[in-house]
This record gives sequence, structure tokens and C-alpha cells, in this order.
Amino acid sequence: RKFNVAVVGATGAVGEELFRVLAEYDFPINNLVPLASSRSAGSTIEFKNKEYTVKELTETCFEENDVEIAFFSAGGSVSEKFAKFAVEAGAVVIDNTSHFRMDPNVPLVVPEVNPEDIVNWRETGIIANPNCSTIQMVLSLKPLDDLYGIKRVDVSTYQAVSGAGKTGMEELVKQMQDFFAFKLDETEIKAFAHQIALNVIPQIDVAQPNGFTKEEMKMVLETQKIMHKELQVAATCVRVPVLRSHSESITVTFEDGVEVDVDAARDALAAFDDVEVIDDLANNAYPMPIVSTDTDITYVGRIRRDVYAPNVLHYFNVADQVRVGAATNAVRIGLKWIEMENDI
Ligand code: A2P
Ligand code: 11C
Repeated sequence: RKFNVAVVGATGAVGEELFRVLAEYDFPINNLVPLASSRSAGSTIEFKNKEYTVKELTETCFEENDVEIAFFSAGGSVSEKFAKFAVEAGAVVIDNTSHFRMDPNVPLVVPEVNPEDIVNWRETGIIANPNCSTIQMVLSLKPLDDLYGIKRVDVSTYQAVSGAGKTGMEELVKQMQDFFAFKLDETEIKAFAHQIALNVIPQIDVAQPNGFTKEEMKMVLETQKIMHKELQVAATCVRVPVLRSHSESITVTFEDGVEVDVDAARDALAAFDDVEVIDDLANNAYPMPIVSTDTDITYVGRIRRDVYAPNVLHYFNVADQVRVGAATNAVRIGLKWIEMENDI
């Protein structure tokens, strides 16, 4: 059967990608309802060669359009205010923002890792999509945890500007244009705390009392919730002047006594759903943003055992965070939800 599907944030970076992914996955849509603020209500989006008018998000729009599945990606405050109206209208909300993620009654799902958690959606009517950096990391942690048992994860990220939405991308492009016009010293700085062109910024989101940033603590808490495990995680999240695809340098410490076999780790990663290994350093082959962009795959490479500790493995992990880290994960949740609901 087909469903009435709303996309809240239809004109944003994730919203636009959602339409592409929904089309590519042939999501069973009866009626598509693109929603945004009054600013862009009346504009049009294209879906499967058909034009749809963007409607204004209102308290009654879900009921009026008989929405059954609502994808939200218009920011946490919009989800906070409007998700309940979608739920009251009888829809399942698949929320891309951080607002509900740590609510113990809301499942936080990466379908390849913890699909079983989806059954709890009835508690609140909401299923949360994790942070992009978390999604691509747990996709590679899960097969390694199944293989050896992970005790601790240390990760440094190299996050693309599209993580900050369209304004982030526009700011990098504008600053590069200003650089080539010899005007970088007077460039506008708005989306990030500092100039991002020709720079790296070791801060994503706001400071927390413990000295980490909110993005870093999302990686800790969300990973523990998804993996159902009190994993020790330490993250350093860094914004880099890349348009799209987040990269992560990951160090995994397995349980005491484990002697990592790199080939076994590589095989486990390669066998996992939606993960691919590119790992041939001698031939300059490893994952990079230009490899992962516009794909639904999490790429892993530079896999190597620590020089000192036999239970420690290092690797590099790259994925298109607008797709794997947001739109595609949300669509995969939707498809899984449909599959499970049909079984119930
Ligand atoms: P709009 O075009 O009307 O501003 P991005 O993450 O790329 O910055 O996009 C944010 C998305 O969230 C856009 O589609 C934007 O729509 C939407 N949005 C932002 N604020 C609201 C709001 N208050 N109500 C509905 N949609 C909103
Ligand atoms: C970034 N990861 O790259 C952030 C964006 O929790 O959904 C996603 C924020 C979130 O800036």
C-alpha cells in the first residue's frame, strides 16, 4: 500500500536530498506534501518529474493532508513545536533533528545497526534519526563490536560545511570567491564562529560545561544509545572547508586480551550492510569525500593495528552526511517501519 508523506523543511539541504532519495528508493507514496515556513510557501519542488507546491507548516496541515509519515528536518525548535501535531494526526514522525534523540521513550535508529528499536515507536509516535557524525561512525563500529567487543572509541572528525545546512555551503563558496577577488579580509562570517575558507575550526555546536562541544557529546551519548552499551567515547569535532561528506579518524580499543587480526576486521567491515572497504595504501586508495559524495555507502579504509597495543585498531571513515547521515537514513527508517508495521 502507499502512504501520504510530508517533508517538513522541504526547501532545506536535507529536505531537497530527501526528495531525491525517496524517488531513488521508490518509496511507496500516495500523496507528497512538501512543507516549509511562510518564507518559501508557494514555491515548487520537483519529484519524479512532477511539480509540487510547498505549503506552509501549520498546526493543522498534517490533519488536513491526512499525513501518515512525516519526515522532519527543519531544525530542533520546529520539531519541538510541530511534531506533536503530526503525531496527533496519526502520523509516524521520523525526526532528523536532535530534539527527541535522547528521550528514553523515542527510538534512535540506524536501520543496519538497531532496527529492532523501531518497534518502540508507538510510545511517542516519533523515531529519531541520529546526528550525521554518529550514524556513519556506528555503521563501522557495529561489525567490529560484533567481532571483538569494543571497550572505547576515540574519534576526530573532519566535518563538511553542509552539516550547517545551505547557509554553511553558501558561506564557504562566498568566502572562496572573496579570496580569489582579494577580499577575504572583509568577507562575511555568519554560519560559523570563524572564517571557514582556508581554515579548520575545532568547534561544532556550543560549548558544554565539561569542555566538550554539544556535537562531541552527541557522538558519545547517541552512540551508547544506539549500541545499547556503555561504550567509552571521546570525540573531537572539527569543521573543515569541504562542501559535502564528513570524514572521521577512528581509534577503537577492544576488550582486554583481544589480539586484532586486521584481515578479519577488514572482512567484517566489508560484509556489513551499506559499508564498503577501500584500503590499498600502496596504491593511494582510501576513502575521501570526493569518493563518498552522492552515495549511500559508508567507506572505510586506512585500517591498521596499533604499533603498541594489540587490542587497538585505527581506521578512516567517510560518508555523505546529507545522505547516509540524514536523508538516506531517514528513508531507510521509513521503509523498515513500513515493513515492520505490515508484519504487526
Ligand atoms: P524555509 O525555506 O521556509 O526557510 P537548511 O537546513 O538547509 O538551512 O534548511 C532549513 C529548512 O527548514 C528549510 O526548508 C526551511 O524552510 C525550514 N524551516 C526553517 N524554519 C522553519 C519554520 N519555522 N517553519 C517551517 N519550516 C522551517
Ligand atoms: C554538523 N552534525 O555537521 C552537524 C549537523 O544534530 O542533527 C547535524 C546536527 C544534528 O554541523
